[in-house]
Amino acid sequence: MKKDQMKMETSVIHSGYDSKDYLGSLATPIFQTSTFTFETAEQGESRFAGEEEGYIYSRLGNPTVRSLEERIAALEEAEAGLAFGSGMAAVSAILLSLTKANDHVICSDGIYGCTYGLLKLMNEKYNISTDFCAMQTAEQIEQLIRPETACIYIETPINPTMKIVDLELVVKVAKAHGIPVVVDNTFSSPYLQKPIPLGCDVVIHSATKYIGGHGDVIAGLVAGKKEFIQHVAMTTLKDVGGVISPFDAWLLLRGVKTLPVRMDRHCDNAHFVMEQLKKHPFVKGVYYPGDSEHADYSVAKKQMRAGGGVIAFDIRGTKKEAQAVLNHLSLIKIAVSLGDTESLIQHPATMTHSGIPEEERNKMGITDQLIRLSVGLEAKEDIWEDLKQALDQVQSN
Ligand code: LCS
Repeated sequence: MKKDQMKMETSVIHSGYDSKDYLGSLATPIFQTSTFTFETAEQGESRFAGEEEGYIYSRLGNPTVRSLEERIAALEEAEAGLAFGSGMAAVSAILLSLTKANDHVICSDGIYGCTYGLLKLMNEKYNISTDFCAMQTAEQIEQLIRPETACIYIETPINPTMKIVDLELVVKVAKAHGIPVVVDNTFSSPYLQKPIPLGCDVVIHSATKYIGGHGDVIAGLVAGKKEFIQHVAMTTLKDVGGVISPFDAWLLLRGVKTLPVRMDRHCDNAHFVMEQLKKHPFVKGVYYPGDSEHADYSVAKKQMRAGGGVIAFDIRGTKKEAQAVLNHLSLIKIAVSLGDTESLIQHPATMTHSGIPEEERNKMGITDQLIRLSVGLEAKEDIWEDLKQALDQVQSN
């Protein structure tokens, strides 16, 4: 079967690797080596000159890592992929590649706290400014576009508010102005949402989350056009150096094989927990893209296969009471990160998004009452039982 004809459930297992190339090894071998030997000095010269194909040094390329890069490209239906040592290494490599001093970025109305921190740093050091935009209409985006707008940067669903951005709408505006669209697809994974076929230019993942899926690796992935990816590989990856280790690439190659199976269960479990949360008297609002009452449900339905595994909700209470809910849990672990087999809960205002000034945070909808739950793969009844008893206890105190 041709690799580009494989369905996603097949592609997560087979793309980017052929056992025939590696002595029949079913699992991708781990090339745990820093460098590759040349047979002659002249061979070294031609490899560096790009005249002969072959590996040089693992920061410039490694067979295990290459396999992973080909797999993410296949899953995102992109021309090429690239792997990084963390999601933030991927985010910074892309933003630094696309911008120069005095440029301008238009960003979704909320992003992961460290991406916000990076944009702030780029502003302080290089006078690159960012405008945040709800992106609900073409006009809202149009009026922010300037000659120096270098890219539109989107998270959808947005961490942690679970707002949705209409990718087709943004692409239409961006294309008319020749501005590249970058999408952080971490919360959906390629199984639930594929921005490249919708016309977006670059996709980023914190592979630490659903792609790895088991809470045991920090990594980043990028997919996009071949020419751009090669440029990033030879500049902000090679020279800044945020590479992934061959072992971590192997963990992702293993983890991603079960992505569709895991995502189906994450979505089912999250849907169940969302429905229960909506009925609990201590819960004020529930934000889940798979909820037909979600403000952006029609857009979510259009561009996502299902609602994903993350739910945000706010309680009728104070910051202390939100923290108390977390403290009363036993099965659900208090931890940042998401997309793991274990259910994880955190308080964005004081944890993942604490680096964003309070006023900005409140504008984004990250209040002191907001709690983010990454619904794991445990039995949904057990997850809800743990959460319910914590909400009941704090409500009655
Ligand atoms: N993009 C998104 C949407 C993220 O949620 C994160 C991490 C990153 C990029 C950065 O990836 P990393 O370098 O951690 O692999 N988000 C986290 C979170 O919400 N809790 O802990 C980390």
